[in-house]
Amino acid sequence: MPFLQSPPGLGNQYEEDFALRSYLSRALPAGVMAEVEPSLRFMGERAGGELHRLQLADRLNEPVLTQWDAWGNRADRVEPTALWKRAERLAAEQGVVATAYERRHGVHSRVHQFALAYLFAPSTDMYSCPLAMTDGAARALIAAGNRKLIDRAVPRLTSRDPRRFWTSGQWMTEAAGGSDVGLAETTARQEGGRWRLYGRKWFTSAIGSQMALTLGRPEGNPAGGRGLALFYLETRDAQGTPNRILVHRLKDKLGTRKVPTAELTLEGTAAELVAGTGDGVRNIAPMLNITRAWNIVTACALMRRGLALARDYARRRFAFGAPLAEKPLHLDTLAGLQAEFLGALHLAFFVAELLGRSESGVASEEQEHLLRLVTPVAKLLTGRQAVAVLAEVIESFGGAGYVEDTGLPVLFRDAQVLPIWEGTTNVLALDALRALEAGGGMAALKREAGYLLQGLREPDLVRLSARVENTLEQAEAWLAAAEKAGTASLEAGARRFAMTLGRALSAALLARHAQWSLEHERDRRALAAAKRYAANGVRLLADVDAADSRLLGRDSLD
Ligand code: MFK
Repeated sequence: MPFLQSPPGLGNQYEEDFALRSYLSRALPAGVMAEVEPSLRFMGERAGGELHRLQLADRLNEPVLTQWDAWGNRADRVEPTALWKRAERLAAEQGVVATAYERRHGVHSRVHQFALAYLFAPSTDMYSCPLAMTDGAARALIAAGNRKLIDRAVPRLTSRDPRRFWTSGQWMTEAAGGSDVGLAETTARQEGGRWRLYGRKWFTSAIGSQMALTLGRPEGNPAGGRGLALFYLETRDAQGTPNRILVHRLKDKLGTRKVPTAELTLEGTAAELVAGTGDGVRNIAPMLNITRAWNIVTACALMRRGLALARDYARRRFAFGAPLAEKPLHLDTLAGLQAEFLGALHLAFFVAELLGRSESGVASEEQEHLLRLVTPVAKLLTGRQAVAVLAEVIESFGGAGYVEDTGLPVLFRDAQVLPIWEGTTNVLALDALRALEAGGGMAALKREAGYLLQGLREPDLVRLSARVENTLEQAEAWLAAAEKAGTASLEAGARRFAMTLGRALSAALLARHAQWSLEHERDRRALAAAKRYAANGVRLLADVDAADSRLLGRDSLD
């Protein structure tokens, strides 16, 4: 007896995405919208069509590492999957990195680029990983102002010609120095007038790149992040010979299995200093902030993909006498998830707007503080949202969601990397505190929220506005009290604090968009989303004692 359930399907992923189109209609001037829309429609068509079909067909393939050639020579080549090869070509041609650097639409170019990335990401098996690092490398080289390396690499990293296009790695993580990058043990020596690197890199994502930015400690330098230097290297020479880099194995990971993540050793790898012989962590930070922004956008993209499939399935699947799409409890569950996704979407594009302003040199000092604070906050919030939303999406398919050849479980497994990549939730919560130490961030956030909320007229939104402002006041009071109570209290509450800032800002962004959508589109969906997001919880601060956390977390008496 055949199983007659029709599978969930996808159409043009731009045209079907009312939320993205509504946001872009508000955020972009009409002329810019008209110019960028064809590229988004094209990418949406590919994402829902060719790429998605290839993704399902390519499901069981994984990258293959060949360490030796037939004649006993080290080869260390990785063969990517068919979808990755297609994705690389398409990404170059469609300017998924280049758009941000060509800056055809000034401050709006990052919004355009991240809209492309958001459409591209969920149909390309995490090819957004190498693109994120490529974008980050271009940004870090430009920030360092190293003219020789900029001239050599940036035109390739930002090329639309697939034959010229390079991707970059970000080789930062070592066995000792994971989150605590300053513990990195790779050393750098000058030999015959050039720098050579010696060490072991423990997680190197998307190993097929043509270049990488990495950290090494010049001999004689002190311990810690300040003693590391940022290096540029090319992985092979013009003949294709590896740059004294041995790839030992690919990681056997929970998800992101199409991303070839390697353990490797640098055995005298030729490299160039990017920005002096120290301050490597500070010099790689521009790259981290870009890859974190990509992480945010990818989190939204995976949520949106899961929800698109779940909604389509709900229309097709009958149970207890009606399609799931007519069952109140099923719809209520999807509504809660959709609200989380929309909160994340508006937060993601808020980061893109700030980044666009910053890179165009028109951001105010306050906007720079805001960007520095909101990047880790949005990254940590959206990473956790993606895992929670995708877990529910899987459940919304019942047993089918748990079966591999539906292509659904991979969404959940891939989402789980998002709170880990580019800094875990807790590392980023501490980074948000660091961003506030620099000063100005909290005041900038409160002022921005006030600005977002000032035009609200719909009574439900006015009530929400008071709640957001109240929450930010409470967060600020918590911060002051925790600073007084000492480092343990501050650190123990950092995640709840950062999540609260992120949820308050998301709620304000949703409310502002809801008011606009009511007035310009006569659409109540954004209003429903703002209300539901707030009902899911905004203020996550809790009256928790750091000593209790220590007791409970260790589960042993001191
Ligand atoms: C979907 C796309 C996703 C992308 C996929 C890419 C795949 C790649 C996979 C990976 O590589 S994952 C590896 C990710 N690893 C991390 O993200 C590291 C997480 N750890 C941190 O972020 C730590 O907070 C940090 C390493 C930065 C702490 O190191 P330190 O040495 O204790 O840093 P410190 O002393 O706090 O800061 C050094 C300087 O950098 C300071 O400046 P000054 O020297 O002027 O005082 C900081 O202000 C500055 N800094 C640190 N983080 C910054 C920053 N500046 C701007 N932005 C930041 N985020």
